[in-house]
Amino acid sequence: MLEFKVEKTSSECKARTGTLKLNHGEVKTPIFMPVGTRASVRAMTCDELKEIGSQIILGNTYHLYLRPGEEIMREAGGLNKFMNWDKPILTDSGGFQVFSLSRQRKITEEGVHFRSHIDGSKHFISPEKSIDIQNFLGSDIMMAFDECVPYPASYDYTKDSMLRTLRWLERCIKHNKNDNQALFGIIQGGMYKDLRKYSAEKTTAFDLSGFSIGGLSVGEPKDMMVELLHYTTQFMPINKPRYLMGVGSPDYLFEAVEAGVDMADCVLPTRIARNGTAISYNGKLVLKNAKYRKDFRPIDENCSCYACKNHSRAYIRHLISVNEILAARLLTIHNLYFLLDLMKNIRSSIEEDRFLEYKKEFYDSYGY
Ligand code: PRF
Ligand code: ZN
Repeated sequence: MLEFKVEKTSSECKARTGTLKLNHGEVKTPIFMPVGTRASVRAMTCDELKEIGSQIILGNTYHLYLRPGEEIMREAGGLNKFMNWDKPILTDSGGFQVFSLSRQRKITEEGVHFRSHIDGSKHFISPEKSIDIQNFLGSDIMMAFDECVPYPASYDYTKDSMLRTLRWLERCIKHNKNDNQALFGIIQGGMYKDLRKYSAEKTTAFDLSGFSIGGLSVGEPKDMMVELLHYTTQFMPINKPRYLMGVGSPDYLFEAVEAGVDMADCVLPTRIARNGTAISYNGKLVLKNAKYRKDFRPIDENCSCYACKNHSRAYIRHLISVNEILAARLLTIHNLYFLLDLMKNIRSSIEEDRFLEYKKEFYDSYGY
């Protein structure tokens, strides 16, 4: 089940707030979704995720198919039960992960043959297979099986790939037997506007619950990504959720919301946490640096997360330097809290029709 209602739209740009009603609960948009690739948001318990305000998390078909595998996921009764997370889950289809992780792969019309990045074993995922896996994972929102072309890619390759992704979308729709799970189609087309337009028009012509923007933030310059993003959202329906895949740095989140995006996800906050970096309203802090040795202030004075309320930069720097696992936990809690809090502030700023003003304020204090 999926219902989406746009509540407030900015008078100055495409930013909007809304509510998504999903099987496992409601989600206020625009939203950032923490990534729980392998049935866990790294270093976080489900209670901690809820405490910091996570409304929905992401799971990955590719990883869960390889480990623990379909049989265990099915017997567990789906992903929510397996990891004891009772709020909404969105699953990515596996397309992107096959292309970014598996070294040996072969794309055919039928699907993708690949070797596991873990043990080299041979596998095959097709649009039908991806939907089957997502059906037994039982996610609230499923993604269609797509190909995300790398940057840069030739016009001809991007076009062929985009057309194949459209044919794969048709097969996903045909194969999906579970009306209870929402299915999103993914717009591709690389960095070529005419291909983006074609993909957006054909993808959104299907009667789906929502639409994703794929193939962006793959290494292209920021101004190119922002331009293509605005260009793409103009062809997307107003009344359906729009999901920008794989974006999670604060500046990109502002740009996404400004272009009318409702949902985004990224491993960035959790990944940089584990290598000792915190995001704050005053920019990034590389806490392993010696300059924090005697800095007894919290990571961010304006943050009310567990780490900021209880611990100092000096303490966390010490934990990093002696390799204590708590460092990664505290930084993950902080970084996720920070982005979820930022999205909450963004929602308020849209409600009060001062989104662009808030964006400028944030950019000034963050240092873009
Ligand atoms: N397709 C899918 N997942 C994705 C992407 C995509 O294009 C991206 C691109 N930024 C991130 N995750 N299926
Ligand atoms: Zn904090």
